[in-house]
This record gives sequence, C-alpha cells and structure tokens, in this order.
Amino acid sequence: NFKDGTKAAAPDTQTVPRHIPQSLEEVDNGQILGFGADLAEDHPGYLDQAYKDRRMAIANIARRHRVGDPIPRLEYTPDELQVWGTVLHELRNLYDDGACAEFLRCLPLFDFSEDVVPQLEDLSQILRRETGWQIRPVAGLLHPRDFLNGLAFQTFHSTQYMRHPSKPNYTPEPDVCHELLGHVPMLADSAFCDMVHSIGVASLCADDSQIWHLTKIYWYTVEFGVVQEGDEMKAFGAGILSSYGEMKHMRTGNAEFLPFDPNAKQPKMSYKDGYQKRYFVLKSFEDGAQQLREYCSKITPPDIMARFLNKATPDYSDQS
Ligand code: TIH
Ligand code: FE2
Repeated sequence: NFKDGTKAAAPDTQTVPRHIPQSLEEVDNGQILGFGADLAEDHPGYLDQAYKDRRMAIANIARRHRVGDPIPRLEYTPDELQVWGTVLHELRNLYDDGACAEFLRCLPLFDFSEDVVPQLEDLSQILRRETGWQIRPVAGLLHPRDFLNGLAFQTFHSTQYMRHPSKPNYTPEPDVCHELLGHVPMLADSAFCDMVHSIGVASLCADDSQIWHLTKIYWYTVEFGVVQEGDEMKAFGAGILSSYGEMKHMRTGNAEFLPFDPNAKQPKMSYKDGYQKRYFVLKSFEDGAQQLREYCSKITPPDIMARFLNKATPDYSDQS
C-alpha cells in the first residue's frame, strides 16, 4: 500500500494477453484509489465536516459523468473563490521568472482572473481547439494504468474540488488550482502534448512493472519537470506551476538538477514530505518527446505506435 493509505495495484496475474483499450469509454474512471472524498487524518481538512461534505458532493458529480457529456458546471463558494484568487495572485508574480516559455505563451489563451474559478468544460473546449486534448472529470486518484491510458486518448483526467483554505501555497494532492494552473496551460502546447501522448501510448501495452516505471516518468516530467532555457531552469511540471511554495523552492537552486533519462531507474516519488529534493531537466519538449517515443517503442508494437502517434487528427475508432 502507498504511504497515504491508498491501495497498491494488485499483482498482475493475467496469463492471456492484455486487452488494449480501443476507446476512451474503455478506460475505467470508476476505480478511485485515493484523494477522493475520504480524507486521511493528516489532511488539512480532516476535521472540517463542511469541507468533507463538499468534497463528497463534487466527487459524486465526477462519478456520474459519462464520456461525451459536457462537464457539469460547478458553482464555487466565496471561500473557494478566495483560495483560487490567492493562488493565482501569488503565482502570477512568479511565472515571468520561473515558468517555461511554452507556459507563458499558452497562459493568456485561458484569460484567468482572480474573480472567477474557471469551469473545466470551458477549458476543455479551448484545449480541443488548440491541440485536440480534452478534460474528463474524476472523483479522485485513478489507478495509474487508467490515468496513463487516458493520455493515449488525449484525455486528461482532472479533479474539480478546491484545496483546503488553510494551506493555499502547497497541497499534497491534486485540486482544481493544480489542474487549471499547472496542467491546462501546458496541454495547449503541441510539443508538450506529443511528449505526454507518448507516455500514454507506452502505457497501453505496459505490464504492471512498466506501468510503475511510466508513473515515475510521468511524475518527474509532467508533474515536476523543468526545462533548461539558456543557463536557467524553468518549470513546466504542474506540481511546480500550481504551488507558489514549490515554485520558490525550485527557483532558489537548493534542490538538485539532473538530466532526464527515461531508461534510468527513477527515484521513489514523494509528495508527503513537502517540496521535491531533485528535479529532472529536459533540453526541450521535442527532445523529451523523442526520448519517450524511443522508450515507448520498446513496449508498444509498431502498428499501435503508428495508429496512436502518427495522425494529425486521430480517430482511434476506425480499427479494431
Ligand atoms: N503540490 C501541488 C500544489 O500544491 O499545487 C499539488 C500536487 C502536485 C502533484 C501531486 S500533488
Ligand atoms: Fe497533476
């Protein structure tokens, strides 16, 4: 079991070849391993019954959502709006220096304001237009296989609840600030999307130990990756871009910076002990995509690679 009390995946006992999902409908989003409505004892909202009720109501909206339906709009409370406003305000002061060029180029597409929490449905429509990606609401932490498989279908599973107001600068779990400020702007950049897509396609044919390796690759790139621009390290990982505590920490240079290598053994992931001790560095998203495509080709047969990776406007449903 994971440190936060969520259940580890059952061992891979299957003897027949794994069924590869042919459509997003086949990617299960019902199995929630954690971060849902059941808060752990060390969660800042553990004793806050109103917060827990709210989390439960939002989780139920995600559970009822079906592929193809618009994502239900949520009316955020004044307290939730205030958290969003604080997080956006603090981060905006850090982005110019700390965020990568692609993030700074994409951010204005979304017109974020401190006065309104954006709706997943509206952002999903912008992403469809820019890169063909979309958002699907999720009640909590999916099984890593399902989450990564979603990426193969250019779908990003996103939470919709707000972090607890007692700790706006850092939360140990994803929340709507993390998804909207960290992930969404990056998913409007096509070179970044190509890289993430390769992780997803690799996951389609991965066995359980490869899924675990890919989860760490995802963690050290999409969540906590940095990219070198000149002699500076700039954030593209959503866990840095959504946390003004983490962003300041990364920019002080007290953490270690190592070159990213998808073939190397990846260190243990940590988030409960606060900020990352090391960040992995990409030369560019094109370079990262190339590295990940090579890694993917070791797991995924060429026909599946071609079907998923080579089309300008993919239609995954035309072959069986
Ligand atoms: N620590 C991030 C934040 O405060 O926005 C959220 C997370 C990123 C990755 C895991 S949890
Ligand atoms: Fe994330």
